[in-house]
Amino acid sequence: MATAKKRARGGAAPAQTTAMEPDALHRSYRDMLLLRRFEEKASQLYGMGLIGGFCHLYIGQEAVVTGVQYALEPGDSVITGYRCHAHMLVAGVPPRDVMAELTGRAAGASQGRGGSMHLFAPERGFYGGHGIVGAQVPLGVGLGFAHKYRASDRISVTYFGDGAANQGQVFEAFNMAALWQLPVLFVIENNQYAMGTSVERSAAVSDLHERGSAFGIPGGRVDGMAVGAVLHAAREAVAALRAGKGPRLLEMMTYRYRGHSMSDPAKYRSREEVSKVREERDPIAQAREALVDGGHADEAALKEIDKEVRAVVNDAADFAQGAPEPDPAALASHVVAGA
Ligand SMILES: Cc1ncc(C[n+]2csc(CCOP(=O)(O)OP(=O)(O)O)c2C)c(N)n1
Ligand SMILES: [Mg+2]
Repeated sequence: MATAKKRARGGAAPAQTTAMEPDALHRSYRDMLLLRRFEEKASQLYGMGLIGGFCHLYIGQEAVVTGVQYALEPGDSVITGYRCHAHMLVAGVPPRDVMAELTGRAAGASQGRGGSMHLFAPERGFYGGHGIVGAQVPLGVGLGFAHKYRASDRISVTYFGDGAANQGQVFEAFNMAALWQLPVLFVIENNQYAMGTSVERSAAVSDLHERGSAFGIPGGRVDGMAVGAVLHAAREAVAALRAGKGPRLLEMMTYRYRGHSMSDPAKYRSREEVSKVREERDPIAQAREALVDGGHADEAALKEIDKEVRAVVNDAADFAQGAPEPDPAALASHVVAGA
């Protein structure tokens, strides 16, 4: 059977405002670079056998989490799936704590018990890190319910993938969020694939931003490779949420450069497809270009940022490798509440 309509990969979205204030542009360039270098280092450590279990890299998608985070305020909550390193870092968790968690050390954010897929920092509003595809969505609605129940104007950002968008519990969660007019921003990170299955092969209708329409949830499609476009869309949605207008949905058109996880033979797409997105749509290259073209940074300033970011990442990796593993005697603690 012929496949449904094809789209350009990694950024097919309506033309949107991408302009940013110079300060925010600077910050986004530095933050996105940190996410990328951090994960490149994690990839190296994985190759050296220092990170066990699954490890899903976010490389290519950095603009999504960065732009959305800039629209948030302390007290807002964020939840996502297993591709969560970047969400944890932009929530403000020190890179040392994240790398130590990836390498299973006692100094890690979850004392080395969660690892790559189960990062968690509720004190910074980050509620994980969940391995079951789509399961974070009802939890995110629960976080939104808590904000409304406590009569606060804080909101819940609930991220999930294009594959997760086909899970039944997502629609149950949409219904409740809309019924109770909860302050939930649903963010679909449409990176075009669920493991190796493309959106066109798995979704009867691939306009995922329309998935909430049966519940009256307004949705929009955003160029998720342009941090400015993400920021503008997120700000608008967050303002509606804080004003009590009920849930919103944003479909971020993005792309992951690496495999689904570290063990992915990537037979489902061509190298040319990946290189084309990298060359034409890369979020960090776009920010760099905007900084240089706008006269906000020269090559020397950019080199300085690069140097600083590399130092932070190397420090995190050195710290993690030198940190002790958890004490085997504490294996059973935290398994049940209060233990
Ligand atoms: C309920 C459930 N079914 C299947 C899996 C196996 N699985 C893990 S990730 C994944 C693909 C999800 O893709 P998507 O939602 O697009 O997120 P992405 O990996 O692209 O970020 C699948 C099927 C799982 N973890 N949980
Ligand atoms: Mg996906």
